[in-house]
Amino acid sequence: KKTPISASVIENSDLSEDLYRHFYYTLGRDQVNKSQRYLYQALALTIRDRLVAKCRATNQHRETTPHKQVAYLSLEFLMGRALNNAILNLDLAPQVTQALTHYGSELEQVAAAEHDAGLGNGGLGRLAACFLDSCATLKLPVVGYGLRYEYGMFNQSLEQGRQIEQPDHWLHEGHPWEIAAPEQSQRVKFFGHVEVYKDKNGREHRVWVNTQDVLAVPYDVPIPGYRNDVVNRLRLWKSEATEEFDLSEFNAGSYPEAVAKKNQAEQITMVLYPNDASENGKELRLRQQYFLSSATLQDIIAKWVKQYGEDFHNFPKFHVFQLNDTHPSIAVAELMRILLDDYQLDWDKAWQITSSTMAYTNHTLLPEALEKWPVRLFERLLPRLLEIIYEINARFLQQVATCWPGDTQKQRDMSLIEEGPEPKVRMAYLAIVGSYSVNGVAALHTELLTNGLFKDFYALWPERFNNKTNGVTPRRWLSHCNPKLANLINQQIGDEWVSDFSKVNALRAKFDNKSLHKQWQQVKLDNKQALVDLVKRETGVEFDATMLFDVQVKRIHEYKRQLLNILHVIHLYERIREGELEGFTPRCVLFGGKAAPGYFMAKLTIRLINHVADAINNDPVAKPYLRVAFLPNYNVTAMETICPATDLSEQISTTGKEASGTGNMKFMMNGALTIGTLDGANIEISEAVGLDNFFLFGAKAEQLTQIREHYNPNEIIANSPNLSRVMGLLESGHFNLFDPDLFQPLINSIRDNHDQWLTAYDFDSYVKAQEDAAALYQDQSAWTQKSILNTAASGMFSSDRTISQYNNDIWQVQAIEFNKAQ
Ligand code: DL6
Repeated sequence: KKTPISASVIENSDLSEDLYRHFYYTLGRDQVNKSQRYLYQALALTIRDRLVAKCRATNQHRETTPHKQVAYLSLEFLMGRALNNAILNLDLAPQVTQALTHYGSELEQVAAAEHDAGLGNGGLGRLAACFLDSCATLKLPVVGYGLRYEYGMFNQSLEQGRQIEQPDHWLHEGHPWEIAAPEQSQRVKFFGHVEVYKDKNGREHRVWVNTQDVLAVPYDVPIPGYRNDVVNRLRLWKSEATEEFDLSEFNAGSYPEAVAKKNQAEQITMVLYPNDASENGKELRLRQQYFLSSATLQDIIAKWVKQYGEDFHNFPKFHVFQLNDTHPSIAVAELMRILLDDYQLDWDKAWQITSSTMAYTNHTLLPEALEKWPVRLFERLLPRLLEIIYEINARFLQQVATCWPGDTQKQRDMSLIEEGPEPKVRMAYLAIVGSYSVNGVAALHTELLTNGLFKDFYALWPERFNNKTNGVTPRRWLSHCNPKLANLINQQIGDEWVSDFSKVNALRAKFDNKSLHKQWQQVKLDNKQALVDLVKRETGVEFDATMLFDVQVKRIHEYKRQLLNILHVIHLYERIREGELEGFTPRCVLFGGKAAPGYFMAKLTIRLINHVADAINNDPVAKPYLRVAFLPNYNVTAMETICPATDLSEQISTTGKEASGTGNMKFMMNGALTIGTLDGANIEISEAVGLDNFFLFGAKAEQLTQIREHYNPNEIIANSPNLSRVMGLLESGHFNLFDPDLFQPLINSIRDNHDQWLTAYDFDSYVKAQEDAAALYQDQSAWTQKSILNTAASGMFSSDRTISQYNNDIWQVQAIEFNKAQ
């Protein structure tokens, strides 16, 4: 009898030898072509071996011990690079460094050869990635389910200040972390129609027939916990044709027709939709959503049936499906379909199972981001699903009628189907009705959901709603990206904070320690120098590490108000031009972020930033005081250099618009001070660190209605000397000499009485908060105190805390405990 290979075999094998084997044999490389790329691949495979062994043990535990598990369904997982994260979590740095010396290489160079896995747009996708790290670190049996897009988030470059998009073929050199499991492929149905027949007992059955099926092939990516032997999984589905091509057509010589079906099937996971905050109603997007939901549910149900047969009675005791936004909310109807059609459960039983296993997280208050799909599209693409949604709706509206007798308007308002010339399915409502938990992602956001957007549902089911303030993983966002600060913190308070981030609070007691100040400042200076190098390399702009680093990096969106920031930059420039230099704090302002390709105002904002930057950077008078750069292609890896180097973190969205924000948390952990509005998680950040250590400005959520009623930006501009001067320079065409009217749409938006972003309203208080920040920066000791206090107060913004709350309040799964004898 053969002994199975156990985790300890690979753990005890020599990492240098394994690296050699992968480099020379797996990849077939030798001395002549030992480029960093191949070394990276060999190293990734070497580390993957170690992950696979642990992943197998974790899987076995999950599959053999009857414990509840979570499937985290998300259309986006913005993972970034994996190598350094795995090395950190497995504690392999010394061995890796040693092994690489044989090749005359250093880890930093080798790691730089890894392509970011950019399978997400921004906050929502990166949150999913942080959550996976925390789940594994907390030993929770959670599997991520997503799509294996062939092309991730587009690459951004700049041409004369304009955003240019290029495809991101991140897989073209292979993805050494993934392992395909084609034997576990699932068939996903599309199109066709529904037929009804009666069985011999007279029971009616509805069958979805004549469908065009697509194969979902799983690729598993290991997710290591922090030094705890747990390795969870991210399962990414790739779409493939069920048959290579139609042989009869092929033989008859119709080659293009023969491959058309294959191409159509493969299109589903070809490209990530690059729209952060609005859906554009494209059929392919709905196909992606259904493909993910159906493949995932079929996969889990198939395993259930294999283990327990067709008795689903206990299914909710063992499974939770967490829906990351409305994107996978079709899963509610799909689970019903599987239980009703494939396993013949009756409606009530199927609904009881579905509505006690689904949980929904909302990530936005923006109406344009709340998905609605035309009924006509559903009818054609997913006819059986539409029937089920109608039935869910009919039963739900009965409840509404009982609760609000005679109120037909209420029924129209809450219906899963929006009436109108083009009736639509409201996906968020489907998710709420079908879930036992609905959560927002920051305290204010949840409050605005329950007393605004979803208030009727809250009235019906108050117990269903809860808040889970977002968090970020301190492994990637402090330990890995800021090793110098991490070491300094270790010296001060020990290293337990890495897996219990509340411990970072111990730094608070040291905020006034002068020798710590010196070291803290030196770390910041070193990190700033690294950013200076990056900015120089990517933009040609010379930053100066002794100046204040003022940074806004995030998706470009009107509500995030990069426009307000650049108006402030113009204001500083005007001060320099007018010689108002008393108390002026020299600063470098960095912008970064991608605009959705079809978002005109966002793209124009990028152009304005670049034109302003050019004018300022080419003006010798400004050089000692102000430098401005737009870093192209902002992504996870860039943030790893940016957040450790930032002094001032710009979190300046119009209040009530940013659900939470997570960049704000990364900056705070790394000791940046925040200039921000009372929006999203900024509120909790300012409460945690205290308003003395936070530069607050702008309108408050409760004032908005009143402000908007009488909003008159032209009057505000006329009464504000600073804003008048800024608008004067902007409107004079100073930044667009060769292209008159270029920025007129932005100017109009500021002057528009209906400007929902309140740019003019908040300008003066923003300038005042900026002045406070600038003044404080001149007292380095006072600044450093507040910087330490920010890091110390960031304990609650670890995604470990968030995930513990998801688990305590929603999932209730048990942590994995390996049986030592295993
Ligand atoms: O919850 C993660 C992240 C929040 O931090 C951001 O505030 C929020 O905008 C983002 N939401 C989305 C969804 N689409 N939109 N908008 O990306 O989620």
